[in-house]
Amino acid sequence: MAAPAVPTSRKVVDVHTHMYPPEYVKILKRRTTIPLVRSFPGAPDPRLILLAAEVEALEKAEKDGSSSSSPPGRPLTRHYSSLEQKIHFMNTHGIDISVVSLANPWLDFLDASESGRIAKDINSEFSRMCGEHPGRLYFFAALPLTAPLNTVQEAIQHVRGLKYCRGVILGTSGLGQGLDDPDLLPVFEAIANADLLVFLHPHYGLPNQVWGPRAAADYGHVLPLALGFPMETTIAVARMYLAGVFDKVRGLRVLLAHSGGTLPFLAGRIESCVMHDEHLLRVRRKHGAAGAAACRSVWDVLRQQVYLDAVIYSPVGLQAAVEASGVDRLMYGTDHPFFPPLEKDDQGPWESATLNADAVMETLGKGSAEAAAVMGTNAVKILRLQGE
Ligand code: 5CU
Ligand code: ZN
Repeated sequence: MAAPAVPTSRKVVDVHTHMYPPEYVKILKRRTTIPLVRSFPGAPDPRLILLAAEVEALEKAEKDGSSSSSPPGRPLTRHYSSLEQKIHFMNTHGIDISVVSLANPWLDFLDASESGRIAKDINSEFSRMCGEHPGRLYFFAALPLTAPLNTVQEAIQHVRGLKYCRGVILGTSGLGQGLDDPDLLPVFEAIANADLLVFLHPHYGLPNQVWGPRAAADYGHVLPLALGFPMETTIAVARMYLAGVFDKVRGLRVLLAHSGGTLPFLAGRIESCVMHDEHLLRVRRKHGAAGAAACRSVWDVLRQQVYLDAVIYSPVGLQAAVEASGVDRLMYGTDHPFFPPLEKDDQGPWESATLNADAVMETLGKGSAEAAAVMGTNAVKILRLQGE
């Protein structure tokens, strides 16, 4: 009997890992509205304030001054900007290769007049950092989506020529109207033609009111991060699906953050709602052949054009991801430098990284070919990470 296939490489690859280069932090320090970086008396590190859900706490801290016992946002430690720290984190967790990306909210808030230049600088900086550790670092580039379309197209042409670039990281706002905006189709086409992957990542969450009046004072970031982020991703992809984006751009390949939000769990329900919607049926009939193409199953899209990261922290969620997209489309990630250990040495192991690795082992079996695939060999193949 033939021996089971053993992967030729057992490399561990982190496809979900961020940085804010120093130039980006400088931009955040000059800002007066979120996203911003602000120092508070009594807080050892400057604070990084990103989310709409953090504005109330920011305003309170500004009013209370040094008497605030709980500064807003999260500490901006050296993990966010230092390449040395990234390599230290990788070495601590046995990560051979990281595909780094600018963290949210990317270039979404920049003025159109400056976003093209800043995108070029930031992407060149990621490229330079990768060149310092050949074979260990690759990156997903950021796009200047607030700029005119020709500037966005130029940015795609710029990054496709960068040796270590393997894709682009996108939020859910697109050109301002979301990812089902027909005006975004040429951008998706250019990305697909450049053989780049889209890493789709949330930032905006859900409106603050859904968290209730106690959230800001009592619940920290838990609700927006645990629930708002995944729902945002789910809604964005459902809108793309309903608009037929995946059919219109068949070469589009999208890696969804946080194992696709809740998409693996809700895909059947989406499918059923589509199947039973009279209005949608009429709209699709009106559009004839294009409408028929848009009837492609959500499951087909998940198995043909979607990849999922394994940043879900539990075997239950991971199992849903495996069943939705297939074990060959799932890739390990950490979300470093977010979720550092609290009240522990941040130079040692991080639970946010080990929980995701443990979930892979528990779901697929330690030492199995499937676990090795999710931990790294899938990413090596999908993102062409072999050699330098
Ligand atoms: O902790 C957070 O706010 C975040 C964030 O903003 N982005 C991310 O990727 N993970 C956690
Ligand atoms: Zn992330």
